Amino acid sequence: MLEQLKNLQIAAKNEFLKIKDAGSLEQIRVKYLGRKGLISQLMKTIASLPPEEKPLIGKKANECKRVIEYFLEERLSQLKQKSTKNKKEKIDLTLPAFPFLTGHKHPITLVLEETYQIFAGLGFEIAEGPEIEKDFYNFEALNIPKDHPARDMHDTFYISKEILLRTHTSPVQIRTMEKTHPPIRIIAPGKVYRRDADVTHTPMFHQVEGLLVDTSASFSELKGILTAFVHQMFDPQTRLRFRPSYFPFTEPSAEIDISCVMCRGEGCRVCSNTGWLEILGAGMVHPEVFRAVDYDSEKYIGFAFGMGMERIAMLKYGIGDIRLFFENDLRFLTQF
Ligand code: 2NL
Repeated sequence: MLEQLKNLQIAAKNEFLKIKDAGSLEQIRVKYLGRKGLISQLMKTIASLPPEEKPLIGKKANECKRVIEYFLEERLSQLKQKSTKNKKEKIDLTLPAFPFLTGHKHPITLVLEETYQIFAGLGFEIAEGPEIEKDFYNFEALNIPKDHPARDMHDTFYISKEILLRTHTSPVQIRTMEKTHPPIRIIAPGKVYRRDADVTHTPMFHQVEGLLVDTSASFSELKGILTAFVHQMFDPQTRLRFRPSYFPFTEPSAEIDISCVMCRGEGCRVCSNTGWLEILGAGMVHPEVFRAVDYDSEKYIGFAFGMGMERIAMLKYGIGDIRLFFENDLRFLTQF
């Protein structure tokens, strides 16, 4: 037994010395010191030795293990030194010196953070929720039943019959209403998913929705909030135009245009010569939505709105193709 231990120690030392890189060193470590390694195997046989031999052999086996651990450490630090030496010799003196390139925030992050700031100033808190949702939270609770034509507009990615990738962040607001009580004053930012891809659509984009529920709330208050947002995000000179529209979850509903940020309403390529850009949808929360979360629509009233942040960023920074946000091309990203 003692002989075996000695041989093991010698074999380990030889193997460690032959190793040229830290990766293979790990293999050898497992071979000798691993849970099922040679040392462990040897230690297991100690149990079957005559009692008077056990203490000495046990002690020697532990010693042997420590010695092999020591070899390993030594070899590892030798290899490390070697590799830093090699690196030093490889310094490329033709590389540019200061300033080093530093990372910075993505344009979508920039507009999201600015949006949080603006709505914080208007008394809104941030609410978040899952991107994988139940049909109930994404559609049913928003007054969009299974056979509703509005489902077609959403180009949904289904995971199963009842599970899907959220097509908007409204489910976050449904969940918030379910677990808290008015007054509610939240924005729900996040990634949303739709089966759609062209110059103005990507299968994933970022949305910010807002929801206010209280014992009193009015359409004029909604107009005030959205006007304050647009004036801070773009220019205080920007004009807003509310057009009647339809969403299953609001009544009445409106789409909101802003005077073109490129030509100030004169008419240009960006606004297709209309002078206006559509950026928001909004309305007073539909009584059916309150019913789904068990709120008394005689007692509470609210408004909600939603917008796509890629569109906001495209207008704010004059970007013509939404796909640029997701290509991670540094020639694009470093401009922000
Ligand atoms: C758009 C339209 C909108 C909402 C989102 C909403 C949420 C709840 C209840 C009622 Cl929980 N409404 N959200 C309302 C109107 C419009 O977004 O064009 N988004 C890009």
